[in-house]
Amino acid sequence: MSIERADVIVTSPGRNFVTLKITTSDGVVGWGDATLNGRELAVASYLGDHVASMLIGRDEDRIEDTWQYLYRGPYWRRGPVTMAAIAAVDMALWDIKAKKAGVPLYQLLGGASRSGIRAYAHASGTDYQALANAITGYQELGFTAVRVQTGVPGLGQVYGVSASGPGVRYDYEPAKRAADGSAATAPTEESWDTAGYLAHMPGVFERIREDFGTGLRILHDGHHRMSPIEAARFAKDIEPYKLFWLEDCTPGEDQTALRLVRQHSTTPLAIGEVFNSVYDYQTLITERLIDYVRSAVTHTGGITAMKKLLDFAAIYGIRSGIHGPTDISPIGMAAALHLDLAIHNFGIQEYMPHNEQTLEVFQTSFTFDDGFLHPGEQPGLGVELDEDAAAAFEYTKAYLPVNRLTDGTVHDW
Ligand code: KDG
Ligand code: MG
Repeated sequence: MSIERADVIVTSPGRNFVTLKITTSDGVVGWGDATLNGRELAVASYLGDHVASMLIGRDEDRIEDTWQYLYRGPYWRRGPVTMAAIAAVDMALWDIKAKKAGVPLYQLLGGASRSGIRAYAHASGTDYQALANAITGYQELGFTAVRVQTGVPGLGQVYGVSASGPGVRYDYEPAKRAADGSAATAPTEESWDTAGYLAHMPGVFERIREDFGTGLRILHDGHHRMSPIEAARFAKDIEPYKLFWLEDCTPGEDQTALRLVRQHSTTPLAIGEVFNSVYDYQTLITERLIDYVRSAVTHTGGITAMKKLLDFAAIYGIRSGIHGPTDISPIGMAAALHLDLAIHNFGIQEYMPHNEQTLEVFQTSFTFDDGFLHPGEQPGLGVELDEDAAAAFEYTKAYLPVNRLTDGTVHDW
């Protein structure tokens, strides 16, 4: 048996997704997620124009060899476009291998290490009361961990906060179409003021601890907006509120920035959603500068690469916190859940449910129950794409917003 077809499917059920479909000569189909938020067509072209023909005729069982062929072969290594494309091939091949074996993928990764996967939700609100309502709503659904993002006095729309009203679920990681829903021609711009943010946030965590007690796991995403010294002071200021993690406090490309943050605080640190290779983590892991690996399976070369990365992290006592926003398709999410269930050093899993249209296109078998996710027992990844449903949603260009400081400078993020 060998790979007979490799087809790229772009669909936009509310937001854009890129999917790779690999079909073997005896008709087994595997699915892979290649979605790169705001740059989707670049990966679709990399896969369709450069990778697909390289796959035809290859033995679908040779997953490691195919990974190395696609990573080392082309000379140009790493980068989000390349690694999302490799990830999609890798996921699809694992999907096929597990389907052929008749088992859910996690069984091929060593079997379950736990009965369920603790998930965290995105709670947000423009002001404290709206945020508190959102936290309560998620607790009622069974969540024991929430990421909290809130408005900053004096600023308009800020990252991670639902613009649509108090306590409303925030389910759309930014990548915006035009206001009327048609294709965007340029990103929107938001304004940002780090000093205002740093002054405001510690009081928010204090109130959450007063109102919700010590049992709630509180996470927060700095979204790469602090300088190293700002992040160090912030991590120190919020130490009393014992966050589960502070995510992306500094821009991801400067690994040594986190040395400064570590020197000043014991607030646990998570980083990596914009990383795409184990080498992005080399200093962070070997110097124990982080506590959680935030990579997405979709952006870090797939299951093969993520398993190695997480095993490397495990040696240093570092846990997983796999990226799972709505710009990861249900296929990428399923890949994360199979890994989460199997690895020993699982930390927590981000979970933003997809909208109804997305779930019409991607038929999933993973479950959420009382705060815990499970990938299900269907052979393979457990997600199938309905090609007719996908064809009904045409690609619609969308951009992540650009941030400017109040003096007009484009910000680091
Ligand atoms: O594409 C950008 C999103 O994936 C990002 O905004 C999500 O920061 C994010 C998170 O923590 O989920
Ligand atoms: Mg984040």
